[in-house]
Amino acid sequence: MKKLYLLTALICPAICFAQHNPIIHTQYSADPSARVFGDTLYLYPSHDRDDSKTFDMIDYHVYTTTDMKTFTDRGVCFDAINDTPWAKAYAWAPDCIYRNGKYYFYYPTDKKHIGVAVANSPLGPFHDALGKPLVSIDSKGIICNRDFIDPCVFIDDDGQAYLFMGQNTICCVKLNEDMISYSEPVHIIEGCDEFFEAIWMHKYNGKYYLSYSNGTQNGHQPQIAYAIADNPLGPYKYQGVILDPVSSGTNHHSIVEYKGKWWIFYHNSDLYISRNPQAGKEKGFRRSVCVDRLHYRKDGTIKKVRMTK
Ligand code: FUB
Repeated sequence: MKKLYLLTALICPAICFAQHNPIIHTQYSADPSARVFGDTLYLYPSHDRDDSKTFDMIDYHVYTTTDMKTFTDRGVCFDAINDTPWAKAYAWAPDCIYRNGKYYFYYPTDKKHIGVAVANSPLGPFHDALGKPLVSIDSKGIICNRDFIDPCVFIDDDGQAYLFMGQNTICCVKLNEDMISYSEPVHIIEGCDEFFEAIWMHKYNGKYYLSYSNGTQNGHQPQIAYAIADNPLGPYKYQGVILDPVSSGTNHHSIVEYKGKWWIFYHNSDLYISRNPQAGKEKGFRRSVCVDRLHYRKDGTIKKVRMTK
């Protein structure tokens, strides 16, 4: 299996030229987690299927770039549902991080579990590390009245790692040094107004920024909003909206600094809609990853993102 992954990555990387959005057009992709390892930006999106009529994703591809113009599909990095005995379906928004010579991949399944897979390379192949979920909707201290999804991993400058996750309520655990276990208690994060899903944590000038999709509760389509705190666990103070609603219904992003510039990755369904002008409900399950610049004001607040074509 390992040989097959490497062979796929070496022989047939699919190259996408990102002169325009979406940056991935060889397949549908969503929920992009962007991470910088060494001099390369790695993109770990969910993989929407060509014929999806629901969020029935099963595997993950990894994409790389070194110039933010050319994104290369390096093949399947983790065949999550087939390779994880305890997982049945719904390989949704993942995240990935490096520690002590290994890469750790956090992935939700079945709308109720978060697993962790490990690899020696950011290209994979990743394998389930535990033979069971790392944390589940019914784990002690978890509060979740909807889907238990969307893990986001963050390592602070002091070396402490955090895993944020959840829908409607943000749960957070402190990961242990091994990255495959955590210490109780579960922390509930406050101050992110209208939080729905798609948690992303980043640090800028010593402050902690939690950004997220605010869902549809208040009669608007989901936007990406954010809050700032002095500590990873909060309390957070709501700041406003970064990204307006997109054509996919769901809104999910990541924020990363690469080569001195800040970027926001997100998804929409514009590609599917352009190919299928009569698109119906299925467009929400055939999304495509985009990227745009993200700018801060002098006071550290984030300017509304201008989504470009
Ligand atoms: O892609 C499946 C789900 O849709 C994600 O987990 C959510 O964040 C939303 O984008």
